Amino acid sequence: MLQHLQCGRFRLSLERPLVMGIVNVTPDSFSDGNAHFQPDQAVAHARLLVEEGADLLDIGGESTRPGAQAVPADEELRRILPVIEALRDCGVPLSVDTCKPSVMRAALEAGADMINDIGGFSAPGAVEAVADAGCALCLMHMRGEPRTMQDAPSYRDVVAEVHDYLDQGARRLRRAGVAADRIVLDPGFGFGKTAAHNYTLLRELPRVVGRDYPSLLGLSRKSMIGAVTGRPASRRLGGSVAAALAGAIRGAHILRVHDVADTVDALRVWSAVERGVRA
Ligand code: 9MG
Repeated sequence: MLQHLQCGRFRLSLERPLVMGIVNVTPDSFSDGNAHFQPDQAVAHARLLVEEGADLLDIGGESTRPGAQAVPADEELRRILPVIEALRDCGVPLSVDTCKPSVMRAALEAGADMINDIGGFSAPGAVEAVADAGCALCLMHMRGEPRTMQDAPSYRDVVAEVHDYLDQGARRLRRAGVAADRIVLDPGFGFGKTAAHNYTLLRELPRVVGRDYPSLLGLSRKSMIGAVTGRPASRRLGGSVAAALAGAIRGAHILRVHDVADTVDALRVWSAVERGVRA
């Protein structure tokens, strides 16, 4: 069984599923609107997520929604650096969601504990930017790029293909000297996948991510929830919590969510059912 994740300044126990709160510092995030676009609003929102029980925070300065355009590195840094600096001592590890090696280096210097790369550390220089840093690395599967990824995605065997991608990516990180306890694998729900692909990946999670590394799932408010409930992103709380629980039941280690308080409650009730409560 996987015991811990080495995450920069923190060593996180994997005894129970961890909740990662989403802190978007982007003008066009698909489910936050621009409510937290200004750094001070993002910081206030992040502190609320920590109070609600977030175990980690994931800070992003570039939208990853389907169809999103890339943002230059200097603009991404202008958005995220004040947020990292303000939250450095908030008590939980800070993850930064970026694909750009220059942003990774600057974020780590500013105090980030984890790099969450939806591009799977495939950009030239990405592995070198993080290999010696001591931070955790989330390696996610994506087919294509956000601008085009939802243009008719197709797979011969989605479980095998996503598994092989993650396996090869983890081997590449290990060859670069990254210790196994710093690596996290993510199937990349919604990144170049239909709703049917996404639900197959969630159902088959243990086969997709294997047993060697912890897993991170991002299901919160995604279109796969809307595909089943028929609800817009602003009304996907119930579906998102159900999906998070389905992941936890299948052994997911980290759940990346917008709605921290509700997810924490659901996980606590599930844990009480499974393990009982102290009298
Ligand atoms: C940034 N981002 C948006 N969705 C995500 C997901 O599903 N996983 C990870 N790791 N990052 C995500």
